[in-house]
Parts: sequence; C-alpha cells; structure tokens
Amino acid sequence: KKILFSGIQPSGVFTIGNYFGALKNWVELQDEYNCYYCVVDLHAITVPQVPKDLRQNSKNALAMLLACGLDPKKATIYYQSHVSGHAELAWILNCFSYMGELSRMTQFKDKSRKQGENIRVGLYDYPVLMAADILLYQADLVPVGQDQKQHLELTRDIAQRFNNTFSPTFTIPEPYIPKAGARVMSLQEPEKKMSKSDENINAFVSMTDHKDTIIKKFKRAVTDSEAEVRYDEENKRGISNLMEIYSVATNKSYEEIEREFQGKGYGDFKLAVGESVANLLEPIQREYTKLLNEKGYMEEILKESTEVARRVSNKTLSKVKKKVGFVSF
Ligand code: AQP
Repeated sequence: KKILFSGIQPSGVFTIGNYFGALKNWVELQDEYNCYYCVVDLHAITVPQVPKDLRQNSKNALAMLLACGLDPKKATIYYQSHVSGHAELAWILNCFSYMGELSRMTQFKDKSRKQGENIRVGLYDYPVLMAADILLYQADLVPVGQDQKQHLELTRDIAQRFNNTFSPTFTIPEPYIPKAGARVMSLQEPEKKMSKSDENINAFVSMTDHKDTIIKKFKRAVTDSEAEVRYDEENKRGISNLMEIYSVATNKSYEEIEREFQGKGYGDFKLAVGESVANLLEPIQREYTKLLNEKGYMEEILKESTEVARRVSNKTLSKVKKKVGFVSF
C-alpha cells in the first residue's frame, strides 16, 4: 500500500470547508492507502494561541476526526506534539533549507501581514516543519489544496537536496489531487476561502453548529442582486459557492440544482442549502458528542496510534542522523 500523510491544525473548531475540502476525502482514502492523519498542534502555535483553548480544540479535533468516519484500525491518527521526531527532523531540515526559498512562500507573506511587527520565526519556518511531517513517514502521497501546493514543492526540493547531498533517504512525495475536492469560500466574503479562524463567525459554518445557526448563517450569506440560481464563478461568486456546498452535500449536479430552483428566489435556495448541510452534519455531531463523553476510548486509540507513529518516524530519523554525521547511541 502507498503511504499517505495529511495534517489538520487544531486552530479552532473545524468548518465545513475543512470537511468538504479534506476530512471527507480522508475517510475515503483510508481504505486505499496506509494513511497517517495528524492533528498538527506544533503548526497551530505558529500564530498566537490561548493554551486552554488550544488544548480543548485539540481534544475536540480528535473526536471530530473519528466522528467523521476515520477508523483507527485503518489509519494512524495522532497529535504531532506527541511524536518528537517531527520537531527533530524539522531542525535538521532547517539546516538544508534556504532563506530565499522560504521567503517566497505566499502563505507566509499573507499570514505575516496579519501578525503586525513581531512575526514569529515559527511562522516563517512552517513549511520546513510540514516537510518534516511528510518525509518522516516516507509518504508517497500528500492530499493538497491549491494553497498548500507551493509547500509541497518545497518539501520535494528539500528532500531531493538531502538525497543528493548524501544518498537516497527520503521518498519524494507526490501531490494527491482528490477526485471530488471542494473549495468552500467564506459566506461573507466569497472571494476568500472559508477559514476556521475568521473573526466574523458568520463567515463560516462550524462542524458543531446547531441546525438553527446553520440555517441562519446561510440566510445571511452574501450573494448578488440578481435572483437566478446559476453557476458562474466569476460573476456570481456567492451563489456559486452555495451551489458547490449544496452539490457536495446532496450529490446533485449544478444542472440539477439550477433546474430545482428555476423561478424560485434566493431565500428558498439558501434554506435548502442550510437544511442539506444540517442534515449531513446531524449524525456526525451525534457521534462527536458521544465520543467526547466516553474518554477512555479516545485515549486508547491515541496510545496505539502514537506508538505506531513513533516507531515509523524513528526509523527515518535514525537514518537521517547517521547520514548527517551524528554519533549513534
Ligand atoms: N475553505 C476550505 N475549502 C476547502 N478545503 C479547506 N481546507 C481548509 N479550509 C478549506 C483544508 O483543510 C485542511 C486542513 O487545514 P488546516 O487546518 O491545516 O489549515 P488551513 O488550510 O489554514 O485551514 P483553515 O480552516 O483556514 O485554518 P486557519 O484559519 O487556522 O488558517 C487542508 O487540507 C486544507 O486545504
């Protein structure tokens, strides 16, 4: 089986963007590949976090991954900070990465703009830690959205550089483009993606939002001054985004949706989108609450998965340490 790595930051409550863009695919991939799914808490602290919130979000994240259908019998699911190899390898890879290439990362440029004057080194170094995550497990495949493509390119460059300097050590990972990967946009500013850390809570739908809240948020979603449900990404971003959400929630095609709402107003359409999302989330939310209430189960899973991740990552790390010239012990 090919090895696949993916991570998600516990930087807030997961949104339906995380679900349709990542988690839903993760569930499908676990049957086909040897998957490592990591809650990347080390990445989360590249921007300021309140410790008690980070801890809670991290616990909730694990429960949500399981509630969405990830199966610990099929995939290895763990916290990044529990496997010290991530930080260790990141340090070594730092010494094989160039300032120039990191400075070109668009995510750093975007996120650092929001951080004001004291930009943290960790934010700058984010892509090297991501390279370590991937290379540590000798991943063949990494599911990436458009926004992470540049980081994966960098991972490949660093891996190749290391391999060329010494001898083949790392598998060069390929991007995995999911068959049905939705990109969900903000409900308030449909030109930017839906983000769990958006300051405007009406911009995103959380995986844990109550049905009434979901319907209210869709009702408030920014659209346009026409009254036609038609897919047109350029001129009707808001409506097109709602159509995409409705389409992934119901498996209906854009043509079917256009037909369904012909002659009807945006109000009816928005209500239908809200209801379809609420119905989809309902069983996930039920499972999530159940999991958070039976603590022993999650801890058991974590123990086993973390051991696997430590064992596999140590194998790579030992090789790396030997190659760079550290004394073995
Ligand atoms: N709006 C989105 N549409 C589709 N996919 C999305 N992802 C995130 N937002 C959308 C995908 O979710 C996975 C995990 O993302 P992450 O938590 O590592 O970081 P992110 O991409 O930065 O997600 P957020 O929600 O925007 O978090 P914050 O606000 O903390 O930065 C990734 O596979 C991502 O593509």
